[in-house]
Amino acid sequence: MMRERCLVNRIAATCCLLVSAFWLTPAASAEDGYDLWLRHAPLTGESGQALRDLAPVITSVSGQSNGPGAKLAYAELQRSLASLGAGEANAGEATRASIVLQCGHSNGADREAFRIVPEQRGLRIVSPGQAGCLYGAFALLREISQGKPLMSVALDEHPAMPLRMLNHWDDPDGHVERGYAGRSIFDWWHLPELLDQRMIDYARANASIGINAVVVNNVNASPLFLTDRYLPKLKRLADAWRPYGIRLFVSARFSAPRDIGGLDTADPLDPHVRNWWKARADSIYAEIPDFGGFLVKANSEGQPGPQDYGRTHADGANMLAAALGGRGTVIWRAFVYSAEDETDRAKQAYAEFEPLDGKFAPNVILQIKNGPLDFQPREPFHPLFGAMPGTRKMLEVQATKEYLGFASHLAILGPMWTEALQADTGAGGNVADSVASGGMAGVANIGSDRNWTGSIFDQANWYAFGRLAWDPALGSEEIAREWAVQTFSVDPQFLSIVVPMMLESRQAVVDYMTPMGLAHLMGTDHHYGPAPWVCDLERPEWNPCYYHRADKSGIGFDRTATGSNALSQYAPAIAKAWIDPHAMDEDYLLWFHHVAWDFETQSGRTLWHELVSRYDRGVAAAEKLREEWNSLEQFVDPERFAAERALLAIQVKEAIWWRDASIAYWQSINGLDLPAGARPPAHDLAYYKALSFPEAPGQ
Ligand code: GCV
Repeated sequence: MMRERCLVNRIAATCCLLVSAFWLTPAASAEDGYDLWLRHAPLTGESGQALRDLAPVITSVSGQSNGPGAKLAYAELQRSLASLGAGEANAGEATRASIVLQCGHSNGADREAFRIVPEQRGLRIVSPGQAGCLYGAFALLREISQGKPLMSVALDEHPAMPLRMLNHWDDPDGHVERGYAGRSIFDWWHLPELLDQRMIDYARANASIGINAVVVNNVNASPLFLTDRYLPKLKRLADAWRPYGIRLFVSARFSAPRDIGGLDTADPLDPHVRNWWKARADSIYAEIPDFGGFLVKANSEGQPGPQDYGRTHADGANMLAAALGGRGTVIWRAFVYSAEDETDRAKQAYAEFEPLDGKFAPNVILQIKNGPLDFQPREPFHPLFGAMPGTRKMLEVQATKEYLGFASHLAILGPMWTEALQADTGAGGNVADSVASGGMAGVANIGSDRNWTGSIFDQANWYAFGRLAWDPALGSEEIAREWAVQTFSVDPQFLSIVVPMMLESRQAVVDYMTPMGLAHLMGTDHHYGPAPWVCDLERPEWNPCYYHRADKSGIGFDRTATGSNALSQYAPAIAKAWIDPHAMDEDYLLWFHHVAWDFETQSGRTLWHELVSRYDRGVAAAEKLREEWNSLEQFVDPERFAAERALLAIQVKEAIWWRDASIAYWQSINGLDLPAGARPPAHDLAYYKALSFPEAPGQ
């Protein structure tokens, strides 16, 4: 199917080139986004000519061509180079370039590494393993797509971390928690008999950016996934993904021994419970020999866990680790907080886990969200990354944009994830260093929508996740450019507008939603739109007012020693940078400090005036995104262009809504006038409070 699509795309693109010769509209053919960054549109100009002249011939080193990675790499190069234009050979046989695949059979850590080595008339892709060969093929195609001459590609790469994993929050009935791209892509109803082609196209897309692990179900887990009924379904997927180097994981419900095992307890120290999990693991491995393991959300937001039996997180995780043995990994989430705990929610995960350092089995990895709260538009990095040196750790980020306007708003997350990965923990390295023996997990933004992610630009977040997990030192600009070239156009004029648009988009969202370190002001349940006024929910930390703490005198959460002292969870050198409200990075000001409305900020404006100016800056940035996109019509096919134009119009409307509703609310608290010249909110506060969104997706 994808092969036919490529052919159709090639014909369409060729027609497009012919048409453009007359009308200069290089992007006239419609596309629906299904092909992602793997469109491999024909190269034009000198690079296209050079590729046609070389018309590379692909071969495998004798005796090594039968492995799954070698076969896929061969097929991928054949079809994608042809799609890029290399199939239309100008060269005679004698002058054709050669691409040689040399793929070994290593199962060690080096199996994913690869080198691309230039040779006299061509190049060689060398890897000790099968997956590495496939990664090498995709890397070569990526380079060529950027216009790099085939003969000058030379790479030597290995992944920065062992697990580069997508977490799907998908339920058996097809619902996706916090998913904004339609229903689940997993058709549990028709599996195992029917394997949708999408499952292969999905694996191919993941492999192209180095993703090597997938958790197929929601961390709010249904025990169904551990039943015999699901084994053949899981096996079918695992078999389909194995050649692409992807291992399948399952979110495990901790109470499964009770829910489906006929036991009256799930106590991790109970021998019957331990035997039950061991037997379950054995059954899974009998069907899926390379099963990755379990992801567990325990004692968090109502999920069952070891604390239900007076045991610790380490007791729970180690019991599952023993059931898997050397065959797999337990990924235990650090996202916990409790209604009964009076302390700052942002402190609770550290308080619970830090004392357990060194107590987890070697095949347990602690999965920690990028910030201490919950995927906000901006948070400081989680203090656990600078702690627990005796524990393997993994960074969890969220591609779905639960708190950044869903798939409706353009917000490119590469800059946000880079901010986290490159944050100095004060413990001898940055966050990326601290997860080097664990990995990176991305809550997947993928659904049944034809374009996979709900909007074309949200594909860039899937792409950036894979690229950063492979190499956290990559720059956001480089990643955005790579993606934009492959997804849209290599035209320098187009790139000079779209790449900055992408890079600026996340800060725009921060500014119009939660400027200066504010957080969690989103509407209750659906997390869409402003609701800073909500203060009457049962659990304190469900209320936006818990986070902003605004009153007549000021605003912000005091996390210094005079308040919750969450600052003390960071290394002293790091805490020092945030302790002085006058000298610190003001992007985090109200995260760490409660300050007066007339506090003098670094711009010389009062805090109140500075806040208003940041809201205005955010709205202006959203308007600029819309205008810039509208100036790019000549470079983008009509279908994708129109879809994004419509979304950007929504974003502008909603940026204004965020600004106006927030300002109306703050004024109701502080009683202050707007700065001179500032536009008053379009409606009164009662209007914004009365808005409701029963159809908001993903809840
Ligand atoms: C899967 C947030 C989300 C929940 C999610 C939870 C988590 O609270 O709103 O939908 O549950 O994070 O990460 O476990």
